[in-house]
Amino acid sequence: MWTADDLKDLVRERLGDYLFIVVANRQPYVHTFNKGKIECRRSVGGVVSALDPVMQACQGLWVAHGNGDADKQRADAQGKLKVPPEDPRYVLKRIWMTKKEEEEFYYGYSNEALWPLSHTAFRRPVFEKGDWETYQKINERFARAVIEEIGDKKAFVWIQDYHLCLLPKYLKELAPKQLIIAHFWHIPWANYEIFRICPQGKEILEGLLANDLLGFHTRYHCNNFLDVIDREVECKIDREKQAVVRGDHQTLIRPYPISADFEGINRMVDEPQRGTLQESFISEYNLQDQKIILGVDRIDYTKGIPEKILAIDMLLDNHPELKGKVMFWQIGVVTRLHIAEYKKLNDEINALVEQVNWKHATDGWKPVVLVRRQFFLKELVAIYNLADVMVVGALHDGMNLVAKEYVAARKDEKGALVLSQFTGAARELTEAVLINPYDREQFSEGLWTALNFTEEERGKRMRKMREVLKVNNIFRWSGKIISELLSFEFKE
Ligand code: ADQ
Repeated sequence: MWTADDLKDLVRERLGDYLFIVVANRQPYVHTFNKGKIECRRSVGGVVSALDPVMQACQGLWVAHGNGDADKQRADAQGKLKVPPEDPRYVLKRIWMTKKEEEEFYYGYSNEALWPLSHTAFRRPVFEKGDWETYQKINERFARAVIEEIGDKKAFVWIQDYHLCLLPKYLKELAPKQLIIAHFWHIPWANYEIFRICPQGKEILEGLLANDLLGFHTRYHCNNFLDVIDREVECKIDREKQAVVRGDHQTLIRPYPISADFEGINRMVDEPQRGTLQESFISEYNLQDQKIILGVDRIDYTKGIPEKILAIDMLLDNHPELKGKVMFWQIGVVTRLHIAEYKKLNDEINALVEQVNWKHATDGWKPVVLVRRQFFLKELVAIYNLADVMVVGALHDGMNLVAKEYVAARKDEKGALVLSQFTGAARELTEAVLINPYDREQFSEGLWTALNFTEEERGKRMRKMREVLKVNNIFRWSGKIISELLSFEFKE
């Protein structure tokens, strides 16, 4: 089983004199103003939890967008500072964007073009020329930020996600012999029929093929990528090695399923404050004497939130005896709100909650409680333990960490998971009740089945899922990628 210490040992043993650089849009530490004072907090999310210990161990460099309103106050003239603030071990280098650049690079090309293109969720991608130009400009800015730091040294670089498709190519053009580059793509990769609508498809592929290693969550996404390459790029595909070969350069294409911090979450389950948190949530949200079906998502059209509410509606139509006894608690954190599609989705969700509650409510009881709030992981762990059934209804998802966090948190082996078959997680969590969120009948039947599992059935399924996650934890994900990355040799 991989641990944070194994990761540290790995980089200490294998990195030698080389530099280790992570490049991501998201930074590990953010500075913000709060009542006139500057606060620093660590960003939430699996990638930061997995990589922060590695960076501390190898005293690496993390390059990211400085998006906190007090970030400039805490960085030097080159945007640099040492983190973590309480025990500085590695360098965070912030790059800056104007509001317009952020609008066009992040909200525009990344999230209005590449995000819908990659998720088959039937939202039309928007390809604006201005967004694309800014996307190129910002990728170049990231490249310069890395190059400024390496001087004449050699470095292993690990790039995160779809915001930085062009970065590998720009980096290799600037320092061809000094860099070995891996890139992890956190979202699905679309099939050829969808990908080919992208007007900048060729440039995006050229960018990604400058990587030495390119990772996706599942083999299915690797295969989609290879099919696209096969049709769009002049090259040889070595199916046995799973590599794309062009001239003397090859890019290995590999599946690395991301996971949750299983051990860390299990420790949180044991903390005494969990019980207190649970009690306060029960009274705050009126959850007494109810079976709880829980949803936790970023509010995004790929997550199938309307589909979940409609499945609950059908569940209550088909089983009116559940009224007053079961409720659907949907927790959502609002993101990307000033993209029109997200605003529309939020309005749609409000209207549906209203409609379903109006239809089924009885005295003092309503079936859907929607809470738009960001919780700390500790709080989520308490919330996960209140849910009889967890429901993940994503229309398409690279992995889906919420499903894995829920399983990691159910040390008591009492919960049940209803999981969309279109998530990467469905490939590993086969003991979940797998559903198609587009099929309302099957979806509501799945909820009914999970609600009615015997204690024994819940225990058996949860135990098996926990065994899978105990081994396939977040440190294994990063450990596998870093091991492969560090095994490449620099060209002379
Ligand atoms: P996301 O689309 O963000 O990630 P997901 O994997 O489910 O989707 O991760 C969401 C994270 O946000 C979870 O860690 C969850 O705990 C947290 N979260 C959700 N709602 C929250 C709330 N109200 N308060 C606090 N935290 C909340 C992308 C891809 C996924 C892939 C991940 C990692 O879309 O497919 O699994 O990256 O690679």
